[in-house]
Amino acid sequence: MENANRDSQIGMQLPNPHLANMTKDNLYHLGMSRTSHDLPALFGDVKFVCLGGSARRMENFAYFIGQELGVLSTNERPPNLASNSERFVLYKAGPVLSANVCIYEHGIGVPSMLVVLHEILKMLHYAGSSEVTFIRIGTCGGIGVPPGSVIVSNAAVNGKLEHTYETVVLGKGIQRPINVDQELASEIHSCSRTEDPFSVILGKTYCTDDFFEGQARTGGAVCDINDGDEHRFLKQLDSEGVKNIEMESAGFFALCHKAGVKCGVVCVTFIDRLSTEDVPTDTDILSEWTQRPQILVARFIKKQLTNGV
Ligand code: R2B
Repeated sequence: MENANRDSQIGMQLPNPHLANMTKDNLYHLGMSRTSHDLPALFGDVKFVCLGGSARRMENFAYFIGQELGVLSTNERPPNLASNSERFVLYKAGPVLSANVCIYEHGIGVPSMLVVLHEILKMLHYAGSSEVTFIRIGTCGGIGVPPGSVIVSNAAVNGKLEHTYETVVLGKGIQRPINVDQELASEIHSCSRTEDPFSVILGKTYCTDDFFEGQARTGGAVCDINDGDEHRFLKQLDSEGVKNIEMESAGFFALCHKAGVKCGVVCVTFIDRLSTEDVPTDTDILSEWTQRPQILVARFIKKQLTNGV
């Protein structure tokens, strides 16, 4: 089946004919189902879905954006709506106003992220949500950019430097294109301000399935590469325009494109891999840097809601 059409006011359509018959669909990893929860009442108004790796980080983001949009009162922490699940967390900022943002944790790597992404897409489909934008907010390694820079992906490649994401179906590899919405990436990028104490850079993202050898690190538990291999490969990434390395973007872009929803990826770099492979240990600095993509994305969402999206 072809990609779904961009969802419209009639609600998000998904390219899976089986869903029409799944009247009791159990969204197991979210701890909710079509019968246990009134999905249209809970999520029908969602316009933005933000995903990030860690539960704590996404709880903080839910609080932050709730305050920014004025939909949570001071010190109000939104509840975890996926509390029946031990796998993922889900917060919603804006139950009443039109500022409706769902915030999820997706764990590390494409496989874990895809599980929750499939279920969120179905949840919003059943809820009748329309015109939803998905944004991954994360952390990453940088290539030739100062640590603490925010990279908005305008392209992404898999671990073999190809513009496709391979998923295995019925024992065979299927290639899905990694398609990046240039307009959305530019719009998010344009939310940077000259007074920001960090750079916001549009660039290509290298997505790997491994944090160690897969990202040319020699410091894993096992290693078959040497320092020269590491250096040469990172220089190659640099020369091919790669600005950051993370572990989710390829699957994220590919599945969102296949499902017909808009999506973007915004990550802060923790290190410049051209200088080191060790992530800094100063948790205050890392925590401040972690907020940078959140600040940028919150501005973007606020702008979109003000413009009546
Ligand atoms: C960035 O940080 C995680 C690895 O530490 C992974 O989720 C990623 O892409």
